[in-house]
Amino acid sequence: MKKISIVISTVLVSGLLLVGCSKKETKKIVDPAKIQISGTMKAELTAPPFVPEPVGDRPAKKLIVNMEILEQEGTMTDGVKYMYWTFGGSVPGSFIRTRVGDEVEFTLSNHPDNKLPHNIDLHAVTGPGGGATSSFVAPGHEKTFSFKTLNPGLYVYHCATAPVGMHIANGMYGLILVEPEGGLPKVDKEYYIMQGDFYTKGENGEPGLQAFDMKKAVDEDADYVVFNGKVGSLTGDNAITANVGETVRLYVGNGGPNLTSSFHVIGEIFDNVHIEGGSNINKNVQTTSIPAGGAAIVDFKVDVPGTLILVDHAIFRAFNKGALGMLKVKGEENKKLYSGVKQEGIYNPEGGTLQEMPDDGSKKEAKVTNKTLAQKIESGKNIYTKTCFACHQANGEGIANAFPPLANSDYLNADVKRAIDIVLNGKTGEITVNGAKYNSIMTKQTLTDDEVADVLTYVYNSWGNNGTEVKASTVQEVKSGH
Ligand code: HEC
Ligand SMILES: [Cu+2]
Repeated sequence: MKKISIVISTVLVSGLLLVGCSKKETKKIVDPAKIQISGTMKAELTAPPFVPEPVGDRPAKKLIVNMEILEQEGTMTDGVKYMYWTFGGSVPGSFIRTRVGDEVEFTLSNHPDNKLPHNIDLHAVTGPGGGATSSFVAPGHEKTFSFKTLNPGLYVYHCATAPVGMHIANGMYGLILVEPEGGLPKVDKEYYIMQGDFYTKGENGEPGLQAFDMKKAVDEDADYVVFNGKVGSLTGDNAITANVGETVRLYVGNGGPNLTSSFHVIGEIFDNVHIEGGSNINKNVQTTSIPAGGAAIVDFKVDVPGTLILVDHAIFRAFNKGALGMLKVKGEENKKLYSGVKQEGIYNPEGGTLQEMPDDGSKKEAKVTNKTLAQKIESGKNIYTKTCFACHQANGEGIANAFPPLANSDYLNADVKRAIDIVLNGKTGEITVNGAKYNSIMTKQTLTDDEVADVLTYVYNSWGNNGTEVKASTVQEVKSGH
């Protein structure tokens, strides 16, 4: 009897399974590109650690996103200031929440007080450059472009204006969530966290307004690795919170520019991880890897009270460079799940006194060689392609309102020493080139004297300029102030 009933129930169960399967198979899969929109709404944008309302079961709509770029001074850590470039006034930039099938009409405005042109590349966009070319915008202007969200997931957006790494390193990144049809499963608490690495002229903790350090950025030698743009953005009174028994979902991104995050919450296990922000769900995860320019969605139920510590488990970054946050959980103890001593403050930032190898004091000075004019032009062309091209463009034509032309430039041709000085030291403040005003920033180029001479010789001997041959000795004169 027993045997038979087992056989029968097995047949029944497998029968049910079959029914379940075939039902699923008949469910129509809609091509996201063909989802019709109904109505228009303005997107709610939020600063971290908060996220906008879930999409729930709303239909796809035309979604209006208005985002403003602000270059503004902020605090990196106690006593240390930094000039952040931001999408919407925060690092990371405003969180954008959409659903699959939305038609997003995106307007990017660049505040008139800003110094630089910017743009936006959204990884959620199917289209060239993720919108970068369409959104390139000079200070005081705005640009509008549209895209349809085709793939559900959590995506990074960032600025892609040259020098791209510098714009990202200064804080120009954020997250855009594309929810699936019907929305993500409901949870009790949702938060927005994004890691970033920062490179400053001074060492970690050195007070004052710290400038961006391009050399350290290229070497991937970060002074600060932080969540939400600064040390302590999620600790103490800034900690995120939840109550025992609640489910918590974290939208975690990594703006980079360089480092991969080993994202971990001390005292918890992720119940679910949307790996790389996509549709695959991994379960029961301790640490999830979030690449620069990538994201993950993690959720977990908090079962016991106490302070959970959010870290990049590449652990010196957490305790010494700032990548440490807190989730404070309130509620009843449950001794069955956890009993033991609880001490506030066991995991606290330690600050970063970095060890340094002694400087041998030697400085690379260019040895002056005897190149022919043609060789200098050839070498200069190489340097131009590597260092100047991104802003001044292939034929020195520049970009209106942003980067002045080097082709046929009256400003360039009027004064060689001034041009050398600009390449050596960079340039800010208003200038007039061929009748048009520019008021932007040219970054300082770290080139040897020979390289400065060669690149300018190339520029002076191209595109209708006056044919000056620039000598390394003249570059040295400008350096020494003669
Ligand atoms: C990050 C973008 C950027 C890069 C890279 C760059 N420049 Fe510039 N350059 C500018 C901007 C912006 C200005 C105008 C600055 C201002 O408004 O004060 C400028 C101005 C100039 C000027 C004076 C104005 C003119 O048009 O004659 C010269 C000369 C010049 N740059 C040469 C160079 C050379 C040579 C290189 C490569 C070695 C270079 N720049 C790399 C952005 C850049
Ligand atoms: Cu930018």
